[in-house]
Amino acid sequence: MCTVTSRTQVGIVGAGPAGLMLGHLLDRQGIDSVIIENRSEQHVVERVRAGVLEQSTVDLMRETGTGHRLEREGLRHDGFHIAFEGRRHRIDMAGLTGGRAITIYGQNEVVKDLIEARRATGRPLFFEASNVGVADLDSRQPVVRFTADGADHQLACDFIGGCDGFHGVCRPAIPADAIRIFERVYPFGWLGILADAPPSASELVYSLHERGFALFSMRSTSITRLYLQCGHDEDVNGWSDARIWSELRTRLATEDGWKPNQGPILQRGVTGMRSFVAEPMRYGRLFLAGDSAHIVPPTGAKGLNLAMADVYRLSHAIAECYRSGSERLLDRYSERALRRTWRAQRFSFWMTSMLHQDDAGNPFDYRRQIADLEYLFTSRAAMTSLAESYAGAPFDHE
Ligand code: FAS
Ligand code: PHB
Repeated sequence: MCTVTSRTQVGIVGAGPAGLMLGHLLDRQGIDSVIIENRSEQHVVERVRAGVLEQSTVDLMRETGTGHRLEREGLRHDGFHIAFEGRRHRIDMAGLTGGRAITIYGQNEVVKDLIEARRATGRPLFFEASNVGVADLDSRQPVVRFTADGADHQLACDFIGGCDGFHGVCRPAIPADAIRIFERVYPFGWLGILADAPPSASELVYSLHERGFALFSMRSTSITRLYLQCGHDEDVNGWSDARIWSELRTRLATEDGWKPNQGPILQRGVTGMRSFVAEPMRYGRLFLAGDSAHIVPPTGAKGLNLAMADVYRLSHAIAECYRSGSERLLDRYSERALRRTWRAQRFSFWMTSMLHQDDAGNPFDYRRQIADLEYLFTSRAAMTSLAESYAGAPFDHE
């Protein structure tokens, strides 16, 4: 097999939301990049993951010309609900944050829009690459090696964007003595389904129930997205459709007769829950962004949005370096990105521990959770704090 040696300014490993948006933001600043993804395009665009976009993510897609379909098909929500003891309680997010809202738009739709934008630039995007590896990270010319289209590639770069997710090759390429890991693995996971059923409510419903957490969400006016708390390594095949629906009805239904509409289950999967942070998010000329550096439990709907915040910051730092030669923003990328990361970790941990049953099942904890929620819905200050964190803070790059 022949070896192709080539050069680019930024080598990007991973074509998830982080990698694709980084490539797009760099392109808008006239900076060249090559994106290398080891899965097929079909796999990447069909993968069902997040669905909640913070205001800042929506603004970023709109401002960078990738928000047309999001504007048309995204569902703006000015609030959401938390249900407990048989009743739903609403958080007036927009009212409590001066108009900030979330938008429901599937992560796979975001990825589709960003791939389309990438194609329009004509810049390289490799799918189904194999033998992907990075090297010479602490030199002035790091390298990405990969095999694609029947050739071995040796790609010399000025910088590498490590956007290859939790199970990628970039973070593990950092020497063990140059990185510190903070982690908490939860004794539970989420069983998630997509159902061909019109959503029976116009906003999300998070539910605290003695039998465990449940979440009512959606993807469109005809597709409902639902989650329920299960074991960390639950076997999804152990759940019949009837059992899934009966558990969802039990945990979500409220005294006012509200319950999720049922319909054919189109997709199902179990996701284990963990909180994870790798520090620093930089090693030499390798910069980690998104899930390659941090994982949050999805209860706070922060994963995708944190990835976007990282690449917004990283693209500005790289552009400043090319524009002025200054490495000021590059040098503080990790410290500043970690500050937002730990805020998202705090919020996601709080939401998770407030709404899930741990397997110790101590009745004291459930009553304390109820007291937590009762305080929340009797305190404007507490509701405002939740609304601010959920809607998310504006992205910044300083
Ligand atoms: P991603 O993992 O999305 O992308 C990384 C890309 O790198 C992938 O395409 C991968 O195939 C590729 N890659 C990996 N190794 C590679 C290699 N060696 N070479 C080349 N490419 C490589 N967040 C929510 O807010 N709500 C949710 O409901 C939710 N559900 C989730 C369910 C699951 C199963 C997972 C894993 C995450 C979920 N998340 C959710 C979090 C999710 O949205 C992530 O935060 C988001 O995908 C992060 O984006 P990236 O950092 O781009 O990582
Ligand atoms: C989703 O719609 O997939 C979703 C919504 C809220 C969350 C997590 C996931 O907290």
